[in-house]
Amino acid sequence: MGASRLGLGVVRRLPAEARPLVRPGTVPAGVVHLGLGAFHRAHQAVYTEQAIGLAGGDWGIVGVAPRNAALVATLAAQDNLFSVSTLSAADRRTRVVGALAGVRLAAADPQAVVALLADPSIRVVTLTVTEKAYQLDPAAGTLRPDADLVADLTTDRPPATVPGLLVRGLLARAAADAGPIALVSCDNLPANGRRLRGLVTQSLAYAGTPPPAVDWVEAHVGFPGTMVDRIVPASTPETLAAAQRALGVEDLAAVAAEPYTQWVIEDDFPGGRPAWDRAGAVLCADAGPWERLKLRALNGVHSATAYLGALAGCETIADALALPHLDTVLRRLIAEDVAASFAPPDGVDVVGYGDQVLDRFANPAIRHRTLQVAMDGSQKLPQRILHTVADLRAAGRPARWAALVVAAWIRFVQGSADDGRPLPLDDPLAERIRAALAAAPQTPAGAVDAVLGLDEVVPPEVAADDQVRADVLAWLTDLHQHGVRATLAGAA
Ligand code: CS2
Repeated sequence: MGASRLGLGVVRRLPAEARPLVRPGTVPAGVVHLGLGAFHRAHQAVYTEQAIGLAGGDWGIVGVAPRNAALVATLAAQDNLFSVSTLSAADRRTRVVGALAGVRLAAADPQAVVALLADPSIRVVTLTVTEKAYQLDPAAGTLRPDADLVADLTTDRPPATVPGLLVRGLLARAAADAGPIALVSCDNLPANGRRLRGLVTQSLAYAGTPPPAVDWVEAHVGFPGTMVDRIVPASTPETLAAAQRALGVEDLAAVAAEPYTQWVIEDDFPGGRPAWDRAGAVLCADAGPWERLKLRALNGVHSATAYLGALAGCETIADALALPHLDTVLRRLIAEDVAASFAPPDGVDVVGYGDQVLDRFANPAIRHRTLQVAMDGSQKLPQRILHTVADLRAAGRPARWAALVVAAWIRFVQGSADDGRPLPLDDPLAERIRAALAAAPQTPAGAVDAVLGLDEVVPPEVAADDQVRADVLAWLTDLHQHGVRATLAGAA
């Protein structure tokens, strides 16, 4: 007989330290979350449960998965319960989280999601849907709707996209005058609050929305910016097996994460919010400096590690960090380029933050695959690396190490590792990237020009900068001729 399954019926049998902080199933919903991936479960859900546990409030989360029917079925079968294991070299703790008040599959019943967004008891909507779901071009944030989003915005068919769901939900809320609400992007976009506001505004305009509804949204919807941080790799069969050992019951929605966690949130919640500050989140007026710090000194360095590591044949980020000289190169990227590119939050030393980031990446208990971090590079590179380049160049400084990351990305999208093995290009612009490379001369210079010419990705001032082009070309030529290991040895 198989082990019994996580659910309300077994909560009292769980080890005491693994039980939820709130009585599951008893907290009414006040938050809708779009995107039920591992990150949400190990981040916002954990903060929200703690906030409710410490300060109360009807802030249960209705978790909406856009398309993942299997995950919704799994969570529903577990009475919306799942566990988070916190892993370090020395320690592992597993606890069940009781923040979810319900789960929905948008693809199966989009109108139910629209109705939720118009429900006066819902006052906060959070999103972790990944960069590409916003359908904004990564360089400038201009709406580039695909055929599905065009149909969502110009017909009355049930919405099939995330922006379509949001816009229909807001229009239904405006029609019902159902009270103010905050929409909170928790994705790693640049100025994510402003980007989400831009998405909604551009979508309403595209849809030809009448002025009263546009004005209602303007007056009743907050778009706080946030910086979210916790390393949460995709779950694997080992994640589930370890959770089962810790809980004594099977949990098919288990996630595992590093101990570190951070959330900085602009306090713009016209309909109220959970007491996330009681759970350790920092509420502030401007999350911008925190967001730049994290996107450039963590995510940019993550992408650097992922591309160089994948090219060198390393399976995980922690394995890649063991490549000789990579640590030195990443520290120089942080100290010479990232730290010089922007003004950090008061009292934060970028180099010290970077040291902590590299320690986190080296956590041997977190098996974060290089290919997971490498995916969707076209959506990530602008805010992680290209803005660093643009700001350094605008200040008249070189961007040598950042240029190495651009070169590593170009080599990665060309599709072969140093040992000749194929590398997958999992990116919404894959076709466009492949076509640009195929049309260019088959030389490093041709590849550099093709990729720097992707104007949805590369800011125009970076694309037009001869020094940047020369630096990227020098690194790419080295990577082609000598591979990652020798390039790092020559550079460090
Ligand atoms: C990573 C992030 O997959 C990626 O691109 O860089 O998911 C990273 O782990 C998180 O932003 C950490 O907070």
